[in-house]
Amino acid sequence: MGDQTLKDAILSHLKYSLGKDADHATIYDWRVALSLATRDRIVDPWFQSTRATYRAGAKRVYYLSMEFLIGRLLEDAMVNTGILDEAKAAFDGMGLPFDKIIHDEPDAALGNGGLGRLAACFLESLSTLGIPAYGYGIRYEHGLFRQRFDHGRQVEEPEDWLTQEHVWEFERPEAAFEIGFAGETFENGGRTVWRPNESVMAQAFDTPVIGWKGEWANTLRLWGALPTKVLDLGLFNRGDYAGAAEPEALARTISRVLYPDDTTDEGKALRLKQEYFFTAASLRDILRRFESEHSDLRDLPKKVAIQMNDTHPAIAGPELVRLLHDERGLPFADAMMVARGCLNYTNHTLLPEALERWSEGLMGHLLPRHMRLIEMINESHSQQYPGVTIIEHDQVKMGELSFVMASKVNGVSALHTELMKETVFKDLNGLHPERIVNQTNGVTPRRWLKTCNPGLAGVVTQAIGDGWVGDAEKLVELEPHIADSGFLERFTAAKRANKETLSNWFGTELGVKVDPSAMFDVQIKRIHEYKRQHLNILETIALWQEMRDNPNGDWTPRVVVFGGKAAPGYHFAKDIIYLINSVARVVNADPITSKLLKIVYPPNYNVTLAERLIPATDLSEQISTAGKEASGTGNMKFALNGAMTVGTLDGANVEIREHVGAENFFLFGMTAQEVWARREVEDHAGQAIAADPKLARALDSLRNGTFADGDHDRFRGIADNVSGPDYFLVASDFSDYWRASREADAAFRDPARWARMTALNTARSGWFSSDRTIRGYASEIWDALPPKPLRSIAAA
Ligand code: F58
Repeated sequence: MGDQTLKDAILSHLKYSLGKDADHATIYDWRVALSLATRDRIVDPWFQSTRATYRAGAKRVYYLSMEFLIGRLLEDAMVNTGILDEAKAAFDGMGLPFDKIIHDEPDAALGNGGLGRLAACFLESLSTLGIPAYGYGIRYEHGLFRQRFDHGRQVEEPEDWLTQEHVWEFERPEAAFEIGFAGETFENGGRTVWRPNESVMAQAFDTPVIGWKGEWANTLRLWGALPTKVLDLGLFNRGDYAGAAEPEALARTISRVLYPDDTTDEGKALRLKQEYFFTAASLRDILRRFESEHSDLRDLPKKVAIQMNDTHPAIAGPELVRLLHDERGLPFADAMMVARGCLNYTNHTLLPEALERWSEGLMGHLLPRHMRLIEMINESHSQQYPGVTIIEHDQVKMGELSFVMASKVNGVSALHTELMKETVFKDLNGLHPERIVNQTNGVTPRRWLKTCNPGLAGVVTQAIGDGWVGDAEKLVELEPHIADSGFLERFTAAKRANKETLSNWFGTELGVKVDPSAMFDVQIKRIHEYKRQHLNILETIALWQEMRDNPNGDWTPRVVVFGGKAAPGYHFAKDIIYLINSVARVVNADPITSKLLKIVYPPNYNVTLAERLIPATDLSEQISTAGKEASGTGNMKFALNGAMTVGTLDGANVEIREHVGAENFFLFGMTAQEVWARREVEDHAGQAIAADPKLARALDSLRNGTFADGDHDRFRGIADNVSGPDYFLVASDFSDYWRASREADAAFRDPARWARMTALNTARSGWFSSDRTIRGYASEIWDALPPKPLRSIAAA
């Protein structure tokens, strides 16, 4: 590298790494060459970070997560290393389309939604803060499925991001562990030995994650599954080619697909195998690293903090005890103490159906030793603290197991943490009142403002300098500028430009023509009843009906945007998608309302699409039934990018409203306590419908075929659900939602007021940076804030 310019580095990679002549290079070739040149800039800080960590004998943080929803990496890496402008200039100079080149990168979707994206933001913040850390997960061959619409219905297709070379990773054939399953246990010389009868290799693939300013890089280490034996040559020579290849196929299955199910777990055995596979490999790697530097295993908690991202890596508790007790001979009680000293657990949901439980039968078969250790953990805990059990009705409750094995247990927003104490972990919290702490989620302002919204970021930087990028709480310095009409004009113009870009994209990609001066109203997230996309579409239907009644009324034109995938087996959610697309088809073709209302549902929502939509949003929909959304992180991204929120008092909405000010947030709906009380009211939905003719009419339109080519039954299921059981209280919250939405309309018609409110949202959202969240974890959970920023040691 040396003093080579970036352009030279790109050309050199094109020639020597890709073997391509510039005259014949494709967009793909240029993108890979640019990525390799960018990667080169990361390798030195990466090595320096590792060396500084060793030299300082620093504690390391290990983030164990089934999901890392990293998205594209190139642009973010160029921003953090500060070479974006140089790269653009190089391609402009060569007459090559820079935007097209960087948008050629596939979106790595190794996660389902918020939980996986949070893990990705955390990795970036850990590097920005210079905290020595590793992310550990699975290198899925197929990430989250690709979504397509066929006549309005969701169709899932396999995602194949690895068919192209993944330029960011380094394969580590030498970092591999054999991971066993099933088999038997026996006693030998006072120790329990587990002899599995099935095994696969876990092999490491490392991706460096560079922090802001390119000073520190941590590692995302993903495990790929390989067979222990490549080929059964005996079978092969006898002509049984399929049989000979079977061990390989079986092994690879483990890292083949990400489980897309948001509701229930299918293929239970395979999912449990995945969980054990990556957890066991990670723990062995962690112990190997510790033992290369230290000899006393009792010091492990001083040097190692492990975060279990939800219960998916919960088997880490018994596995670590097994490694310490069975394999290294620590007494059981000491092994328990050491394991607990290292482990912590984040809970991301209170939904009972999403709390993992494994049958004793399955656990006992796949992980016989672990099942026995879980019983021992359960016995030792209940001896000390009677009243709570980890095993119930022949099932292992992974939340309880994680809680018992953790030093700290955290929720992801203030409300969620309080509800955790009152509901799922009420008894355990009574026994261990110091264990539950809150760490409200955050998002990285590098990706979620600076990179995705360069226009607005530029306006901000022009006003207050670029200190906010590394310290988002500096965004409050914008407040005095809000009195300056010139600043507000630039702020609004940046949003307007983003809306124009998005409008063009809607036109060219989806064939929907929208007016960029309309209010862009956006709901993007997984499709789920508790998130209530059906409340949104019912309100949109009612709005359309009112607009048709009175097309010359004082309406605020709206473009209602949806994005999100439904779990393939979640039929109600898929019906909601079908309904939204069907309503869009009818409404978008209606000449009476064509200047007033459009509905757009781009397929295949992912990180890249979020980066496109969020900067162009005026109104962010955060409308879950109170008490159900643990935190939300999309809500933070929108506020940071100067969108207003219409939302309930749920998850982190509560804290967003506190920060941006109640007058800058459109609140509606019942509180969590009111939700519980309302469910007890007989026929609550019927009463709500009787009291609101607009809702009644919208529901009728679902039953009279308006959106179903005259078919009265197609959307009857949704209408009947909302009119009957309505567990998520769509009907009961409808009227207040309508009121808040019309208040938003009125505010939007006053551009000066709207501009002020949106700018205040940006100015006051700095607290929702994942840097703040990670500082909280580091000081309250991990005890891993480096004494003196290690970054300066690394840079020295
Ligand atoms: C999400 N959970 C929460 N789970 O719903 C959201 O409120 C929160 O902001 C976010 O975590 C981060 O804390 C979530 O994304 C999943 O995707 C699970 C994946 C595995 C199957 C069950 C759902």
